[in-house]
Amino acid sequence: MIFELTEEQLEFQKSMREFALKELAPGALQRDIDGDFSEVYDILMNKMGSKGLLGLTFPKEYGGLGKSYMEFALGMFELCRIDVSVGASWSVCLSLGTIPLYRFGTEEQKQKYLVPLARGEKLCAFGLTEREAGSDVSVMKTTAVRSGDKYIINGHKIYITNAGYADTYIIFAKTDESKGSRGISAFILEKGTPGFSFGEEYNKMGIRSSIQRELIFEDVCVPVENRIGEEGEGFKIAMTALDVGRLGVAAQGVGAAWGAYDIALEHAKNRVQFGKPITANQAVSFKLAEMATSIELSKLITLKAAYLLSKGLPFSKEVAMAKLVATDTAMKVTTEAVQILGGKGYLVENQAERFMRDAKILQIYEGTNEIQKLVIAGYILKE
Ligand code: COS
Repeated sequence: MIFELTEEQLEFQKSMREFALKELAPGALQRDIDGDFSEVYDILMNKMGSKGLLGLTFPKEYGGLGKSYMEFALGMFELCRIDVSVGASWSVCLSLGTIPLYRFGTEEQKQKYLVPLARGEKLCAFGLTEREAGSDVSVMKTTAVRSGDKYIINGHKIYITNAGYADTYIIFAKTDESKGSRGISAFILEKGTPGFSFGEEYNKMGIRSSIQRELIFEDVCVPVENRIGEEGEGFKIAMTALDVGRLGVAAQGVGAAWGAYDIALEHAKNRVQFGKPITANQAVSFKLAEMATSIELSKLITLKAAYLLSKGLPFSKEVAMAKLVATDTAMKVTTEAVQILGGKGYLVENQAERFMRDAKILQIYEGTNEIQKLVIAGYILKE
């Protein structure tokens, strides 16, 4: 086992750190207070898109930069160390909203939809979850009924990141209601298609400057050539995309924990009580030591999953483990960071509490951590 990043990977990580400090840090506090996605959208499309970052992991022939998932994870650490909301949207661009096209799309679908997304000309979203179908995708109610060379889609999706701003939506609907998860199919839906609209923006606890809205389908007509894969392959397509998405969430966890730790460490070194810096107390220094150790463990397991994915090796078990460990760590470390800051930690202006609020969703979205345990148990009991 070699625990070394290449020069190129280290250079990339450094450039993402500098980018995050320059472009994300100045407005992160206000964006969170305002709960406004528009500035994040500008960062994504203009500042990141122009650097090719929205196509980081895709081959050059599809408009990408041809980097590995190691760079994806390292870049996500650095962005989320400053602002998890930006990372949440970026993750969709490189996983949920594009992997179905890249892995299962036809050449025509890739040219028409993946290339502009990877080039940063368009934004994508992924619609799977419904009011009654969260962890249990198989009971979704949205239907796609074939009518000649079209499908008519009716139903809804909830909690959809990038909704409203995104141009291209990967959505899932039942083409055979009698077959449970094997009756689900995947479709590409363009913004502006008649009958396709959006619900109100949610008011959330965390990742407040990312956007999530409902998708509403009322007799939406989609051409057959916009189906991804065969009828009934939708569940597999969604799970494949979610595996990559969970790498993004694990890396968001590392970033959130690291960002809060940075703030707590800086505070603890400078805060004097009883005539000495509070780091002179083992109650504080041991807390910091445990935080640093947990972050290191989370980085390692996340990079292991990224490595396996980059090599094309099985990684579903490892990425579930990484998502579980890194996001539980994020919750714990961000809470401890607020504790180290004491009263200051409770104030919005000091930003530790922002990481704590952001960390909570990481334990929930793209498969709750209870679902990750189900996935891990499924593998280890088969071994
Ligand atoms: N990658 C590719 N295919 C997968 C897969 C994966 N990670 N996991 C399962 N599949 C395939 C299986 O191979 C199987 O295929 P066949 O029909 O060809 O045999 C099929 O999907 C059904 O697999 P399985 O029976 O294991 O699925 P379950 O119904 O037991 O569901 C869980 C497994 C619970 C793990 C799954 O439903 C899940 O991850 N739920 C959470 C969904 C989620 O994350 N929701 C939040 C979305 S936020 S965007």
